[in-house]
Amino acid sequence: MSKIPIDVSPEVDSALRDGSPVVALESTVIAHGMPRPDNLEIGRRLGQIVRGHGVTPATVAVISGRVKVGLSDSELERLADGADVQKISRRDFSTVVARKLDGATTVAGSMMAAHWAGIRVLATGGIGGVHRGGGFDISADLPDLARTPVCSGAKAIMDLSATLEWMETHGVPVIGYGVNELPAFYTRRSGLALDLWVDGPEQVVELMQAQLRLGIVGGMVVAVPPPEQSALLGAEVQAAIDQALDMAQVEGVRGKDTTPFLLRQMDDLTSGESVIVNKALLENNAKVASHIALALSASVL
Ligand code: PSU
Ligand code: MN
Repeated sequence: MSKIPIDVSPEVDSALRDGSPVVALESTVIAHGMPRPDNLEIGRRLGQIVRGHGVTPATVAVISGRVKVGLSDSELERLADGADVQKISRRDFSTVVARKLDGATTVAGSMMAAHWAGIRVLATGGIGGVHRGGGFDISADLPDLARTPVCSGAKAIMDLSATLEWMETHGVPVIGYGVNELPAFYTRRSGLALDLWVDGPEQVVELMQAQLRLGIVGGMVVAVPPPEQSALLGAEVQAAIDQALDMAQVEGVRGKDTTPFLLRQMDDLTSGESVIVNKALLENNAKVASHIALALSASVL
């Protein structure tokens, strides 16, 4: 890893050396996915939740062109406040590093850096997917899940059926966590049955270890439903998503702006309800990811 311009924080570095559990956290959700000031608050809280489990949090970002794994509070603030924070997926990494910019990493970007650092579990609110409408907007999260050996505690929005098909084609196992149906981000149910589900973290670790023993290079998605009490009603959400998509089309939003735009519209259209669910599921995913990281560190000799 010597040539990679990466700074693993001393705390994360020492946890990794000891074989102690570590959970990587993405940062696009902080910089681009959440309104201020909730974004900074949730960024801090995710770290606290992970820590509360005796696990070391490692938030991933790029600061002045250096890849950071494990952020200080002032770096987190810089990302949450910054107007000039890039959104980094695989293709953006080289630009942001070459130009010494600041950037927040998506699931794809965060998985890459987690892998460079040797971290195997990443938590997020929602992975990207195949956007609706039959176009060509497919999140860079998907190909990275297919090639980066990181396990993501996550959930998808968008065209969920197409997203599942994409992951099947490219060999990404999708594991229902206590559910046998793919959760639909804001709601617990999508109607899309999964082939694989587990009841707890040890079973996730068994699957990760088998994938590793087989020499299969790639990640897996652990799909966690939002907590019961915070899930939004399906029909209500569906109407808001349709409206948000229409607005994106009318305004000609495209490329990497699409997901942040849709999330902002959802916030408006649901009078902030979507942000409340988003926070609840982020917190819950941080908890599940911590459980997985704990089980993983207990299993590795
Ligand atoms: N879903 C959310 N909130 C988010 C994201 C997804 O509910 O903030 C972010 C994640 O960082 C994810 C990224 O990796 O959006 C995907 O963006 P795109 O669709 O442009 O690949
Ligand atoms: Mn996209």
